[in-house]
Amino acid sequence: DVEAEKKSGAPPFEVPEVRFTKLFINGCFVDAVSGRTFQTRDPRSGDVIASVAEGDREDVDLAVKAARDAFDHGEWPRMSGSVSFLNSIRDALAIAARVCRSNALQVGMGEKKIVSEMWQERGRIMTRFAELVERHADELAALESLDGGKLPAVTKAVDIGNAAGSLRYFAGAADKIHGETLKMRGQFQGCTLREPLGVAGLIIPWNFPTTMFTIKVAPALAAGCTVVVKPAEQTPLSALFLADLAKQAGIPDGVINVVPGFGPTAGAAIASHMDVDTVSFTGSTEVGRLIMEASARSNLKPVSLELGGKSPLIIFDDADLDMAVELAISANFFNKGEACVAASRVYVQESVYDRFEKKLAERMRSWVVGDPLNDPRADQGPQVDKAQYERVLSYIEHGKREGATLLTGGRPCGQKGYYIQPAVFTNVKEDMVIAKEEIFGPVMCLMKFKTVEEAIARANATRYGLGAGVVTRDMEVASRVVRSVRAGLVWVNCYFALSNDCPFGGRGMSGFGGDEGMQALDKYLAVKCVVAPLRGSPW
Ligand code: TXE
Repeated sequence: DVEAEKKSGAPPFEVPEVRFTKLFINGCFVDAVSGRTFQTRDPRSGDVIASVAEGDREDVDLAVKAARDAFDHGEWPRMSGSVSFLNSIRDALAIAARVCRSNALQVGMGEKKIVSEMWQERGRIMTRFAELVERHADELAALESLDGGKLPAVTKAVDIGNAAGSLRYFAGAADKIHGETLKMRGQFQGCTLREPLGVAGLIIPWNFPTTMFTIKVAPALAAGCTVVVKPAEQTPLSALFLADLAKQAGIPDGVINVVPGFGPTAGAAIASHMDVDTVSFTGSTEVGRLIMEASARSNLKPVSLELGGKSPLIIFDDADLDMAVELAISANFFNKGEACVAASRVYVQESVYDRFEKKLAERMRSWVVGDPLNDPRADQGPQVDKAQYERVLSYIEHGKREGATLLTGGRPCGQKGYYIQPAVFTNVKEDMVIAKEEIFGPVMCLMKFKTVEEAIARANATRYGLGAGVVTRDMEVASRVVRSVRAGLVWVNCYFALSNDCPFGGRGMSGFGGDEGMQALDKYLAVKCVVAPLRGSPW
């Protein structure tokens, strides 16, 4: 559908007005304490879009204080999944009185129902947030396009759809956070409570800004945590827009705080903050290491890291080659290759390699690199910023120097902005830098293999372990690959197929403790074991 819309000459998305450029702390948009700002640029031209307040350590302190107060004294953590907070009759009556004011009693419920209404309250507010995200999908998609060079139609369908989906998914989970009862020996009974961890620091990258915001914020909110989000300095606009929607949805002040700024200042201040109880980070492996170090040096907060990858796609000789070509292209060039699970190592079985290569080269002739906001035919927009653009081009030069052959693309294009013709390298050796390091741009490495064993061994010859794909009609072969490949996500005869219940995370240097799926809730919950005597137990 997205393809059809994109190619049908659908009207261009309007360039959105930038309405929010300040830090969002305790429910208000405010300037940075230092008064400093930084510029965010349009990757189609390099022109400045807006000046954004530049958060630093002092701003992070204020944001964490707001989040701490909202957690310690506010209503959010007490709304659902937090029975331990309902520790007195007075609390219960206060909550009941509030429910009465919010009309819950109009349908004439008993006290039990009143409390269960409270349990669902977080979910209801999060659902309203999801509805607002959907209602503003066009504006959000255009904003992402302006700030990050993404295709707006695709962003609307994929990123914004996923963002709203994530809020709904975890809204539904908010009243299903249960502990366990324990079968203890002796005259005791035990149970576990799963309580919100506290203040969550969420440090997000620039490649899927809206999705990254919501897939971290949604489980944290459902668990009852309060959050401080630091968007990437390249793409701060959508996070501020989302903060405003969250406020409109009724999320209380202080529960979501957004501090745009740079990594070594604002990001590092979150990672090392003594009052931040957990950090969830998506970004580079190098910064992932710094986040762990900062935790070790500060309060030993648990961290979860979703880092880079160098994922393999293995194409066997019985595959439908046309489908395999399409998969290889989207697995590499979707979102201009700025995707952590991009399958940047494509292994094709020797007997079909030449045919595959020919079909791929033919198909790439119709690939359009163009202005995402004004050219509805565009398959690919500009790289996110000048630094990424130069980084990708330098990898391409490196590949050429190492002796790999460019089958297609690999050159800058367009009069201005950060556009790159997608590169397909052949004659790639495993020990070349382009085959080992994450490039995070439109660069595909094509390699040959002979046997299943060889394909599996080469697929696993990396320190990363994020995604993997296998294309074959033989389900026995597919199962062998699925079972043997070291990765957090494996796709069979598809790639990038995802939904909000799919756990998304890696192994090895791709990190641990991914996002999405019910397991993501655990990152924001602490288990408390409670033991009490049980009179008359026969055990
Ligand atoms: O990432 P960074 P960059 C990979 C990809 C890309 C490379 C560099 O290979 O080419 O990383 O991109 C914040 N303490 N990925 O430099 O620096 C930063 O402000 C705390 C993979 O943009 O890791 C931003 O908000 N935070 C990836 C976030 O970390 C710090 C997505 C990511 O930025 C910090 C992005 C510090 N010391 C890049 N330094 C994926 N897994 O999807 C930076 N940050």
